[in-house]
Amino acid sequence: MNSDGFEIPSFCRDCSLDFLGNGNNEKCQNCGSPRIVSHLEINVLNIAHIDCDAFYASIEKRDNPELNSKPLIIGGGKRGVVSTCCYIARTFGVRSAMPMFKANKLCPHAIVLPPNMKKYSAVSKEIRLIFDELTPSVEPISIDEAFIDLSGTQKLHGMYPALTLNKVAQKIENEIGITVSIGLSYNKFLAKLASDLNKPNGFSIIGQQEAKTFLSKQPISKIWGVGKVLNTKMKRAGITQISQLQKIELKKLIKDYGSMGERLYFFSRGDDSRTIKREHKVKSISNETTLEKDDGNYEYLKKLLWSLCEKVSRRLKDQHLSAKTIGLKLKTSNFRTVTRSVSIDSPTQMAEILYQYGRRLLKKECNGLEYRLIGISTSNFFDEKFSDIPDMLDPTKETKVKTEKAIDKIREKFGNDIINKGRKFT
Ligand code: TTP
Ligand code: MG
Repeated sequence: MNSDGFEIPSFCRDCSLDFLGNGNNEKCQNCGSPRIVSHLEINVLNIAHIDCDAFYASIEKRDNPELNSKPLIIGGGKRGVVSTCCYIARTFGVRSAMPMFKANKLCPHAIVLPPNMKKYSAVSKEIRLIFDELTPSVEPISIDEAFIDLSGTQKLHGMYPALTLNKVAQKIENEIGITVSIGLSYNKFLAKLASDLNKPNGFSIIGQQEAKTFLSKQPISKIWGVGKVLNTKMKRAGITQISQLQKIELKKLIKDYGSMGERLYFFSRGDDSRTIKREHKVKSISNETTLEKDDGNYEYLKKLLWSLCEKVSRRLKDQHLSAKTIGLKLKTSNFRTVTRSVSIDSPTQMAEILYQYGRRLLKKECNGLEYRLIGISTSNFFDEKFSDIPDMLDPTKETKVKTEKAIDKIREKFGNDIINKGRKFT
């Protein structure tokens, strides 16, 4: 307790002031904001669940501010159901997965837009990049939500995880233009429950101290995996609340509900041992082509190689990656595979550099053999910010990189075929 009698670790969601508060709806002493998060375990909890608010609808409102004050439904299409709706439409009772005719009845003045999945996926990727800056322990679970384990990141970020998460929410709002809700706890099950407690733009914490009491007030449907069927089955057995599960022994739950019984037992007591699974990262990006007729001519194969390098480079650039290892693959007429690779000093994402190294590997293999397939691969990835650093020993490299970037920009605007190198087949 400090000298003013304040003892609950707190922070302000608006100015990030970190202070000891009284946990009693106080205002920020720095900026006057009432948006204060207080919790005794605020600086020891590491597991977060972040979920965007009314995801598709928020993106459409961002792109057309005239929609801001209106009820907005994203849906229709072939299935004729609501994908999502904004929080204004929700006050009329509209919900995801509801048939459109019902939604129209509940909220006849709502604006209805069809989903634009391409746009939403692009936003999802941008958000994902923000998460990736925090830690590699990110587990995306749908287009608009992810688990993040921030254990051990306090030193790196210079603040405890809750504050880091608050900064992330601010960053997403400022840079992407939509809001998210954050749940913080000591395991995945509770973090996910927490993120749903105070939507939209929420920040909720469930700590060790109150987890069991909190859960005791929830219906069994809150337990991950309890769907309609199990809910009905348990209801028939008279179980509707988690508090009831908290009093049943493990053996009995396993006997009645099989492997799910174990989950019911542990989750109802606030125990979830699932770890955050990092997304399987791409290990290699490659492209290959089978020749129309077996060939061993270097000049001919080199042209094919250039097209492959361009494709691989495009994918590296799209995924913001650069590669330190470049591999050449050839298949001989009698189906023997030849692979050769080279590790380069500075990672690259440039077609020109891939080609430069690929060509050298190829030249050595053009020794009289004929090939039926040629491929180029890249691996050993780095973030693109480490890509194509100028090389003092090769003054032409900088020009090559600059030229390729200029070509990429032109292609972005006018399409891939607007510009082609002479070395490409036309
Ligand atoms: P959710 O996160 O479930 O919903 P939401 O982001 O729209 O709203 P909330 O603030 O409650 O999180 O789903 C993310 C997106 O997935 C949602 O914007 C649209 C899509 N979706 C569907 O297409 N159909 C569905 O039934 C649901 C639930 C979501
Ligand atoms: Mg959401």
